[in-house]
Amino acid sequence: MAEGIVYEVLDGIAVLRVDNPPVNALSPHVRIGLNERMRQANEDGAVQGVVLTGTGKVFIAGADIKLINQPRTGPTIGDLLAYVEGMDKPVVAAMQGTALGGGFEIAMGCHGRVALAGIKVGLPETTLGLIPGAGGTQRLPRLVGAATALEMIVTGKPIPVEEALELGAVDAVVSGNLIDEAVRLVRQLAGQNPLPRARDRSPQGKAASLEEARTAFDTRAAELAKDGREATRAAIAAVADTFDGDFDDALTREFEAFHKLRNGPAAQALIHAFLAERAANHVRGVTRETPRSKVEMVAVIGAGTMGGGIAITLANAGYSVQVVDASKDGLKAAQERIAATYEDQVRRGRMGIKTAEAAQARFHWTTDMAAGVANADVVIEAVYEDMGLKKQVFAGLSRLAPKHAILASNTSYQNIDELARETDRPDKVLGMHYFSPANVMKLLEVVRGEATSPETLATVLDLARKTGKVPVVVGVCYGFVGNRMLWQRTVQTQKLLLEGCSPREIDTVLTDFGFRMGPCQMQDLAGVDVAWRLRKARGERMEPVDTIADAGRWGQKTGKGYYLYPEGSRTAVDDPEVMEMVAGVASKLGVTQREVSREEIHQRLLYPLINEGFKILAEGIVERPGDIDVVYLHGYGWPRDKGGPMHYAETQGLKAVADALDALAESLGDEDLRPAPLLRQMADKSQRLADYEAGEK
Ligand code: 3H9
Repeated sequence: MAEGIVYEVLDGIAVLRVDNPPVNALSPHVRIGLNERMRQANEDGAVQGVVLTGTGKVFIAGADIKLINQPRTGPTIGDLLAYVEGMDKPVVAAMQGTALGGGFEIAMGCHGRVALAGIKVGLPETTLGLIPGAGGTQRLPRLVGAATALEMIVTGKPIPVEEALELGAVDAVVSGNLIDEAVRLVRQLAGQNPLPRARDRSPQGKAASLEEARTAFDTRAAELAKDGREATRAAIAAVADTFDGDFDDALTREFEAFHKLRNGPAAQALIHAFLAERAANHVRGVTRETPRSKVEMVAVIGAGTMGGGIAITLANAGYSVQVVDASKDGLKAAQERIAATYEDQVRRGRMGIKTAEAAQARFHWTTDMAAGVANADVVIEAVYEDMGLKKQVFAGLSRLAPKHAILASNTSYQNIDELARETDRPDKVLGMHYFSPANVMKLLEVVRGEATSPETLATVLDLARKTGKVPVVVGVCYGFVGNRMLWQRTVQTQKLLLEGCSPREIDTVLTDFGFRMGPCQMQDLAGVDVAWRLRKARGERMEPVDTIADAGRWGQKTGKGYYLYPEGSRTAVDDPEVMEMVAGVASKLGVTQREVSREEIHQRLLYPLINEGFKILAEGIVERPGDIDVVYLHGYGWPRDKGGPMHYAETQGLKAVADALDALAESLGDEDLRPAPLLRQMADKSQRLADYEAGEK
């Protein structure tokens, strides 16, 4: 038996079942098996037709993404589909689960398609910076019309199969026995000559004429092209081929375009991001078998902006939420803020009114900590960032919360182990570091303390996923992963300003790179005064930002910060006054202002941050480099098509990054900029991050 395919003949019908856990990806042995078994069925005189199906919850998830960079071996899906289209015996795809990418392409190359109700189908290749490479750009337009197909390919969003049925991409959706339905269709088609093939149809879809379909396609293409992605351009060109190109030539062009994209930087970064996100789900010591404790009620301590945002994500996911705040006024303000957030969601059409009401009904409010945590399964502390206060709260929770309750801190910086030591249950203590606004941002740094148990981690990871977060497990260190690395960028931003760069010059380097905002715009949005207040309380100062804050320039909320925001607008306007103010500080501090090249700005904003990532990796704060990338992709707006800071370092060459850091350390006389030992060592040995897995701490 060819590996990866289960083959049996039932009453004259060959059933080919793809069996390649976990998602039936089209690994080489599966492609070989499919090609061989299809020929076997075709050549067997006792077989009248073929049903092609899968095992488990996924029909076929497409190309094997883990092997996508390896040189191709074995026959292609194109070879398989060319063979199927040449057969006289009908082949029907029976999609028992999600059919994506190459999987859906196989289904479209069959003579008929039936699917189990509730599954999804789609071509998500562009989300990986690719286009479908096994005929998807040619067959989907011929089934659903060119404009609709282009939309599906460019968004990459899978659609419910019921919608696919309406569009004409599948022939039947069944809730009963799928294989029986597929066999029925095979028998029905068996007498037909010619057999139905997508390739024989036109991309007209539901349009009145081919010309009308072309116009609709051109209009949609012009709109979609605005996203500027290379994959979108390639998808438009490929689908346009359905109007004028020869089918087989178009398939060749599609395959070439697929490979060209695959070798490009955007696809490499997007594929890395996909795999890094999956890898981050694997946490040392936690398995599927690790016991989880039941979570129904979560208490959030502290009704500030963070606490409120956290409470919203929990209530939206169906948890009962008890909000606790020492101050009645604080609680009232949070109630109003949260009600306004739901109203806004409903007004914008992002949430149905019934859903919003149901979520709001899950909130409970109290100023009485004992009552608030009495029934909690998890408590999330989100009080002011002050270790003394947090320790007090944890000592209190230790006495008041039920013995089984997990105690989490939303601290951005503090030591989780110290907090754990205030309690009677260090194994049930960990960090849940949300990002602001907590009801929007996907990232959750889950901080594992020295005593945190696998059960605690597993329970919180499940909770995080249920609330739609992307959890990344990190170890204890000041600022954890994201903020610890970002600090390096903050330091360089301040130095660059003193050396004479304008906020605009600094921000533009990062927005050109793909960030939505640069560091100055970001601080203006978040409030320049936030860190200034913290520093003041500690008797510290940072220049030039504190001089800017001293002048009441606190960002958008005061109409001016690093930039001007005339009449409450959110558009940043350059302000020469800031430059003068900064020049004054520079002169006081004896910093000589000069022209700084874009390249230097780029390197100073990104390389020290990356360098910190290598230190974090060496200390075992993360399990693998990709975890750092996931933190940056979901918490710090790192452009996905640049893969994350560690992936970006790899694309630049670790040696180039290490050498640039050495050069900066020399020219700026700043030893802090020297490459981390791990970075220098990997650079010198020409090692690749892709091969690096951190050892046990
Ligand atoms: C393509 O098809 C190109 C073609 O046009 C033409 C070629 C010529 N390959 O996501 P999960 C692994 S491009 C290999 O947590 P879920 C994943 O890494 C492809 N592995 O599960 C993880 O591994 P591990 C177009 C894959 O239930 C495990 O499966 N297709 C693949 O939440 C579980 O993954 C896509 O873009 C793969 N294709 O969701 C579909 N997919 O256990 C990508 C997953 O080691 N896949 N893995 O951590 C998905 O969207 C989701 O995985 C899916 C299941 C919805 C299928």
